[in-house]
This record gives sequence, C-alpha cells and structure tokens, in this order.
Amino acid sequence: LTMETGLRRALGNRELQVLYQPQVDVSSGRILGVEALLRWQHPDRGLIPPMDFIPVAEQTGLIVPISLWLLREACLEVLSWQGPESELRLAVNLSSLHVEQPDFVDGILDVLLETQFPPERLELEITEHVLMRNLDAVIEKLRELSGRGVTFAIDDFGTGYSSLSYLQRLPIHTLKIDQSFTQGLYQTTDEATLVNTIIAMAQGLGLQVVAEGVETGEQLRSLRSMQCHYMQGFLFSIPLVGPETRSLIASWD
Ligand code: G
Ligand code: G
Ligand code: MN
Ligand code: NA
Repeated sequence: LTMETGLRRALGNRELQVLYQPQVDVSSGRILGVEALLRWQHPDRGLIPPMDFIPVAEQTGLIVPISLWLLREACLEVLSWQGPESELRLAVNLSSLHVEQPDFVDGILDVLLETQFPPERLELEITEHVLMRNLDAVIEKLRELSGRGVTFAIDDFGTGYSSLSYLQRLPIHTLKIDQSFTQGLYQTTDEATLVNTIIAMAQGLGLQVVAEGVETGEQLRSLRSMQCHYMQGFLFSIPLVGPETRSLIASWD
C-alpha cells in the first residue's frame, strides 16, 4: 500500500486526528487560543508525525481536502467547548500548495459559513515559503479573507529567506517566533539579539508576537523581559486531544 492510498483511506476512516496546543498570555495568565495540529493514527504503523506525511499530502494534492477537513473539525470542536460569547481563538496551519489553489478563499469561507465559526476567531498560519512564489496573488487572497475578519500569522518566523517588505503589504496580525530561537535563548547571545529584534520590529509594525517552543521557566522569564507575553510550548502544555484541551482551558479560567 502506498502512502497516498493510505492517506486517502485515512481521510475517510477517521485515522486523522486533530490535537490542540494552547497559546498563553503569561501577563494575564489566560489561554488566548489553541493551535490545531494534525496527526495520523495509522492502524498498523502507529502515530505518523506530520513531517512524514505532509510532504506526500502536498505532492498528491491531498493536502487540500485534509486541510479543509481539519479546519471544519477544529471549528466545530472549538465551538463546542464554550458558549457563543467565547473569545477563544483557533490557529490552523496552511500549506503553500493549498493557498495557491484558485478556490482557496472560497474553500475557507465555505467552512466558516457551514460551521458558523466566527471569522475573527480564526488565525491562519502561513510560512514565508507561501510568500516566495506568487506574492501578488497571495496578497489578494489574504486581503479578501482579512476583509471577512480572518487574521494571519507568519509561522516559523525568521527561518525563511524572503525579504521583510511583505510585512507591510500583507494583512499580517501575528509573528510566531520559531522554536529554534526560543530554545537558543540561553545558549548564545546571538539568539537573544535576534529575538529582541523580532519583538521590537513587531511592536513597531503593530504586530502581535507569539514565542513558540517555550519549555523552561528561564525561557519564559527571558521572553517576558523582552516584552513578549504570548507563548506556546511544552512548559504550558503539549498538544492535547479535544476533551483534554477543553478541561485544561476550564481549569485556567
Ligand atoms: O505537530 P508537530 O510539531 O509534529 O508538527 C510538525 C510540523 O507539521 C510543523 O511544521 C507544523 O506546522 C506542521 N503541521 C502540523 N499540523 C499541520 C496541518 O494541519 N497542516 C499543515 N500544513 N502543517 C501542519
Ligand atoms: O511549525 P509549527 O510551529 O506549526 O510546529 C508546531 C510543532 O511544534 C508542533 O508539532 C508541536 O508538537 C511542536 N511543539 C510545540 N511546543 C513545543 C515545545 O515546547 N518544544 C518542542 N520541541 N516542540 C514543540
Ligand atoms: Mn504552526
Ligand atoms: Na512554528
């Protein structure tokens, strides 16, 4: 059985799973939102990490139905945790191949309409790779969704090779500091300089910053001293299944 066949079957078979990792505001002690993370629970091979199957999903185009499935699933699940007054945000990762599809915007809007998920609570995470290919087309799509209230984050910020000029041309709301920078904070002063620079630039441009991969109290304190208050990482929680995420959020409230 090829991985492509396996993936097709997985999508129909509920072998794909969504986990959630909280995003925390350490200054208020509140959970602001959750990032949805895809998992493949294979019947024979066990848990297959996304790094191992997302490239195949991209090569075969299956990433589009998989992404839309995950978005629908996550919207419904997050809505089921709290009442309509909730402000809990949902972050979802997008692959560049998906964003490049001509019907990308309609696909996202369809899921929002169908699930009644408030667009203002959805943040779509893209990487700099998305912006490197056809920036003008991407700008148009992001602006269209942004006009409906959806926000965008640049994931793994600082690891791509693109110029920073796109930050002014795109409706970006959040920069996510890559976990390699967070984890390097205590090893080299270079990492601290980089993180400080990203935070200062974000402040200047009116963008939010989320530090990823926060694992230790030292990293937390160091980030706080640099005025970064939004964090995600094993220090707060590993990615959890929906019911566990719901309990965790209830216990923080
Ligand atoms: O969850 P984990 O740390 O194993 O994720 C590894 C990589 O897979 C990360 O780069 C993450 O952004 C990516 N990833 C996780 N879920 C999704 C998803 O639903 N869609 C896409 N395109 N990438 C995802
Ligand atoms: O590329 P992206 O930021 O979407 O990847 C998120 C991935 O990082 C998830 O798959 C998640 O499992 C992983 N992750 C989340 N928190 C931590 C952390 O504190 N340390 C490490 N090493 N990985 C983390
Ligand atoms: Mn991400
Ligand atoms: Na990241």
